[in-house]
Amino acid sequence: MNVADTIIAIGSPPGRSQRTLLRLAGPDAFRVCRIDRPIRGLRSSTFTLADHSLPVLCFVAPGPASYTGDDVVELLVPGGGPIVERIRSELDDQADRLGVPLRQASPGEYTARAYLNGRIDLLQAEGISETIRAETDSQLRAAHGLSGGGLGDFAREIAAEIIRLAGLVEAGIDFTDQEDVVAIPLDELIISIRSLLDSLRGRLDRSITIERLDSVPVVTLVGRPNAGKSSLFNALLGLERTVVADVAGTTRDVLAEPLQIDGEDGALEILLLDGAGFDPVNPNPGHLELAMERRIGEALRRSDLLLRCTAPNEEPIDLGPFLDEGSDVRILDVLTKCDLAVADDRRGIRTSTTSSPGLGSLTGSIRDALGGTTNVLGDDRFAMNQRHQSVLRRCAETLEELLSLADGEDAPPVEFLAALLRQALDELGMLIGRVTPDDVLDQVFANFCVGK
Ligand SMILES: Nc1nc2c(ncn2[C@@H]2O[C@H](COP(=O)(O)OP(=O)(O)OP(=O)(O)O)[C@@H](O)[C@H]2O)c(=O)[nH]1
Ligand SMILES: [Mg+2]
Repeated sequence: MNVADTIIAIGSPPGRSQRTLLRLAGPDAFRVCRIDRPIRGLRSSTFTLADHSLPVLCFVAPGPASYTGDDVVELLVPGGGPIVERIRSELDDQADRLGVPLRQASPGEYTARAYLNGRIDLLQAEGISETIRAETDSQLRAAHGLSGGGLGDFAREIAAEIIRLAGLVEAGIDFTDQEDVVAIPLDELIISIRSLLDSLRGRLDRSITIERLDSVPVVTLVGRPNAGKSSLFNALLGLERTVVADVAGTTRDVLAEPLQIDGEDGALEILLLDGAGFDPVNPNPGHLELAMERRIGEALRRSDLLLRCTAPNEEPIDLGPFLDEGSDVRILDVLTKCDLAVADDRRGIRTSTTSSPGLGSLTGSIRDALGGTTNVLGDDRFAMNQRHQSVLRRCAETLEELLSLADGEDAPPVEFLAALLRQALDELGMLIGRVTPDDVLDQVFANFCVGK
């Protein structure tokens, strides 16, 4: 990626629209757009295309105080499709006439430039990409946690403390001949490292990966007609979402509703599906039955968990013929209408929608079967991606290694401790940018009047 180039790209989704955004960034952006007085702001102007004058809204942002850090022009032009293509080719021609290169921006290049030009850090760049991708409230809040600096601030605080400790430890190596430079006492270092580890572990324990927020498991109620699937569907949702009747074959289509199951470590959102019952004894399924079977079959194949509902005095349905070969879908056996079953020693989760035992153990079992973890960003949780998690984990492991060295029977060589602190800093550098040896040295000079 050459940051000295001027780049151009359409910033709106493809297709017909009333207006389209064209964005240019780089040293020749103003010349290509014929902007003589590049003063930051929005202005209306006209764009001449052959015999036509098109009204254009133009946002001018001279570098370095622009999104990318270099000169930026954003043109809001009328229409989409062919008109925009003609405006684009006119801008290409203008660049040719000036003899300056103007090339198509590659994906994410504006934000990459913002990062390379020091306008944003890596976490903010990731936050911007997550914001664009977000579809749910949890995902949007997670993205904000990255771009708004939540994780960055935390990592910088940890890094600042490690820099302080590294400064003190290295002072012990480099300046022990100086009267006023005292290496940090080992027990003080141990206390500080323990408190850093508590912060890191606490953050990791309360973290949820953005990848996890993306995945909403699909849970489907299956069983014979009249088994009580729709009654369970309604009861789990806490609303009369679908028709329930004592007529086999009441449900024909597949219904889907989101359901949140609360748990001690946060809520789990699932997509609950209810469909037609399977009737394995019907020897001549008609057109409608086959269509219903096809729909529920598709639902089964996209499910992560099946709730196999069996009414009293019935055998559990054999799901084998309806599943793909090698399918790893999990199956929970649910015994329905337990209020009607007098003596029932069958294995499964006992439920009733009309009386106890109720549904408490069913929701708990669904959660356990799906791994028991949350996929909803609660207020007490922090969102990060797997890369961020492994950076914080590696940093914590390095500090643990340091702690076991410092806490050991023999006094550890100070150089080892210093090296591990630097390693922990390097690891955090993967989140907040590199921490240079100068940062550590600055700390030494800030705390001690070395070289008085
Ligand atoms: N006593 C009792 N009756 C129930 C219970 N759950 C469902 N029923 C009754 O069983 C009948 C069938 O219930 P549905 O929920 O419609 O059954 P379904 O499995 O969805 O049936 P299809 O859509 O036809 O496949 C209805 O008359 C319900 O009132 C229960 O826990 N106890
Ligand atoms: Mg039903």
